[in-house]
Amino acid sequence: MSVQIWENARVATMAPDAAAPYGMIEDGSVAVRGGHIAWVGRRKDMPPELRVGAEAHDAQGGLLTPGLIDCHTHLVYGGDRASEFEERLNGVSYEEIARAGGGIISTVKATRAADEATLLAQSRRRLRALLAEGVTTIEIKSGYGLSAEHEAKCLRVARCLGETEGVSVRKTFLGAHALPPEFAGRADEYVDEVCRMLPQLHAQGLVDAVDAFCETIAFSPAQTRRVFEAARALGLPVKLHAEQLSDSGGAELAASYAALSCDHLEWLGETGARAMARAGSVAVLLPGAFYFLRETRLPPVALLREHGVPIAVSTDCNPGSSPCTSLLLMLNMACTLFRLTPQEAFAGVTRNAARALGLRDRGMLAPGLRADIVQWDATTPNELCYALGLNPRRASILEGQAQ
Ligand code: DI6
Ligand code: FE
Repeated sequence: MSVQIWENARVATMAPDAAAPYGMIEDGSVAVRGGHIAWVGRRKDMPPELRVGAEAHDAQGGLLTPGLIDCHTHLVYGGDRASEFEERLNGVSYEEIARAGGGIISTVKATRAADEATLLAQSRRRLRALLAEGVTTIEIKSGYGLSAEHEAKCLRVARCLGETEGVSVRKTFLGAHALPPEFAGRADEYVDEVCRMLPQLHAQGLVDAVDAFCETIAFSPAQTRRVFEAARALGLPVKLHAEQLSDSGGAELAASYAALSCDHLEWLGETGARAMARAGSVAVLLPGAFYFLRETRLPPVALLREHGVPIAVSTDCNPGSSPCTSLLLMLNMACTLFRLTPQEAFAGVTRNAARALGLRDRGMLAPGLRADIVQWDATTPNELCYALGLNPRRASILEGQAQ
């Protein structure tokens, strides 16, 4: 099997135990074989036998990092909510908009009305913006179809994007995202329906994980538990939109199901943080939603640090609370709004984002892991956190293949 070598690079391995920040190796080299990393280290330490017959690439002193991982998105949806955004800025309240059929339900209507090809085209545009900034793995949730037919359609679009766009896609079923209009006043019956949908979608290979929106305006902890039981019956991992607008005890519940992650968490308390630490659940912070909704309650970063809960950062790309297709911008906002250090923020879109998806084969540059690598016109990852609007990506490599 032929070997490819990237050399003359500054390599941010993101290995957690490395002495240098970001696991940085100056004048480093990375050798790739069969889509995986065969070796990484200082150029002068590379075993000579790896060089025999290898194809060499000069990184010209640029930065190599693991491919970025956007671990929480609702990328597949129909329409947009730009006119609603404008109405709100002209003084119409969120409740008035919702009563007139707007808000999340307007996206459900637009998503149901869109055929698969249209949804694919609309979602691809957003995906490509993310890929242009170095995303190589993305999680995509359903949750705007809210029926077996339309949830399947959205998850097929997500799968198709993964097959055609040069990115690894993880598909999450979020049937318990909102109550569809035809179930108004019958939330428990809709949860029954979600529990019936799940095995059908899973049988079609459309589900890697199961999520729910546990919130006063969405589903209760008891309803969330039923969805988690259905996931457990199929051996599927769970994650949860928890403690975004209130402390409903969602994180603790999710942790009791060994959740991969709990996401948002602005209202997380001590008990929830302890439970997450014990369960090894990742805290996924979403600064785009915090910013766009003009929230004022910050996620308890000090508490997460104190309990050693791993922190990830993601776009939450969705039409209502975070119409965002820039993970680099989220790096900056995680630092400026949430006061993460650049090292924490960058681990949040690499190593810890992989963990939030239950993926152990990526998120760092280390032997045996997937060769998902981004080459940047930068010196260290803190430049990627610092700049607003600059995209210094030179190239992305997915499983050893230039994209
Ligand atoms: N949390 C949110 O902020 C969004 N969904 C979720 O679970 C809102 C989605 C929307 O308004 O379309
Ligand atoms: Fe979300």
